Amino acid sequence: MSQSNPFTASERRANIEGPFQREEVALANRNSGILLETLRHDVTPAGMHYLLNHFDVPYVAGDAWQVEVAGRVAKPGAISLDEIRSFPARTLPVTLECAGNGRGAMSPRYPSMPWVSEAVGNAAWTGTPLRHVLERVGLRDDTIEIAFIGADRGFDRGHEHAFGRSLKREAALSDDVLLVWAMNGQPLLPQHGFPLRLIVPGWYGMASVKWLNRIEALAKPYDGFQQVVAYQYRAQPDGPRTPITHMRVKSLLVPPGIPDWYTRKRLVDAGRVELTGRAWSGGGVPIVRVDIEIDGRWMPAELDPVLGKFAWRGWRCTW
Ligand SMILES: Nc1nc2c(c(=O)[nH]1)N[C@H]1C(S)=C(S)[C@@H](COP(=O)(O)O)O[C@H]1N2
Ligand SMILES: [Mo]
Repeated sequence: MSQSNPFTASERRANIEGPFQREEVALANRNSGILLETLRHDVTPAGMHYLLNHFDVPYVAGDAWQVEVAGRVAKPGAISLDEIRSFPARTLPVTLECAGNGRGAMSPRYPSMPWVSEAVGNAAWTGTPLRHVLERVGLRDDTIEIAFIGADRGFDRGHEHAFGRSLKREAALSDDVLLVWAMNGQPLLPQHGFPLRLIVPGWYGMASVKWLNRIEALAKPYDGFQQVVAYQYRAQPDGPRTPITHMRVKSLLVPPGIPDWYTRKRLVDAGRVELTGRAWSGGGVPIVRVDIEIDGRWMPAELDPVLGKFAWRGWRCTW
């Protein structure tokens, strides 16, 4: 798109220790986190769901959106939103967490969105299994991956690209991977991917490409920036990289008592305190037990009913 690249092409930005930088504060104002007290809601209201947008939110007017299906398919071409919505619909409660959740509490930390612990939410997503569209266009036998490209575009570490991710063929054909047009029963909000996004249950959020406008069947692994450069586990800065996929097990607490406005430190009444929270995992692995540690003593929590295979599970215990 651009003639020359005005941004420096470096592999990794230098880590930060100490005070937050202006860029981190600006990113934190663009990308909101869940308010921890709203972990009480089984389903996170759309306006309280965390948000992570790398580039700009594309402006989409009206319903004329189309998804270009290309690559190793028998019938390439554009598919309209109406056609996508004509396939059988499913609604799934899915907990999404950003793979960068916790980054802001690390030292040193990578210069990026400085989440402390709030990059999580659980919404009811309505769409149709991607499988229906792939069956309609006919995947060729040599397809090994499906790539998903969003309408947003920008630079990261000197690379200009549209936000894109891929899934292995078998994962993409799961009935749980959805082309989604509604969140909590309402059309997607612009910032959550209107008019169409992918939802990949059980995976960290980066797999769930928003503003989806291109699907490509590939005979070789997808090599987009967000797939092969970003989203890798590394034990050492230059060590081997393992791609990030499923969410790992985690739990959060609804902060008890009342807060101090500025520090968010809490005051609770003396006596018995009811503690509640949410626990989740990835890959559809169920949460079967939660233990709480207070002053070195572990105690079991009681679990709320299961909301869904890919949804967080509530827990409660008395302190
Ligand atoms: N097109 C596009 N899709 C995207 C992103 C993006 O920047 N552009 N961010 C990803 C990341 S890193 C996360 S964590 C989730 C966040 O989804 P949400 O903002 O709806 O909570 O969207 C993913 N899908
Ligand atoms: Mo993310």
